[in-house]
Amino acid sequence: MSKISSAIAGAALLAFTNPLFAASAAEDGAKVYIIAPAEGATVSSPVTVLFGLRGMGVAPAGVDQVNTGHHHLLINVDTLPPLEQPLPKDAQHRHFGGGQTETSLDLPPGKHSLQLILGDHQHMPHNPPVMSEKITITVAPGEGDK
Ligand SMILES: [Cu+2]
Repeated sequence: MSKISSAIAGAALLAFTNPLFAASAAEDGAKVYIIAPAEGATVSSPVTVLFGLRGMGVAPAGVDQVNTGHHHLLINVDTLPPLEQPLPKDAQHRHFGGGQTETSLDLPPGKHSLQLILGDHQHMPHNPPVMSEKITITVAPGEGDK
């Protein structure tokens, strides 16, 4: 097969295997992390969560710009959603499509896990996915819970 026809075959195969979504490339060494609260911290609700990102930039959802994405906060998610399609959007998978870099969460007392994952303009995790460590925090009972 000539070089040109094999390139065409490759492109056709790629289009065929990935008909709807193609993940945006992640920048080498890009890192997303939770600045606060700290792993293992005991906090009171509402909990302010600060999102950190190194090596890439934050852009609102819908803005297709290379090496950018928006934050998604996974709350008490034990099993990661499929990473080759847009991230689900629900109470446990929060999207910050406005380009926000922090949020305030109302959480009941007890242990909770938090994890960040960057998504591109189509809410797709990058390739490779840019994900934070999962942290566990304890929300202390508030005055109203005693
Ligand atoms: Cu999103």
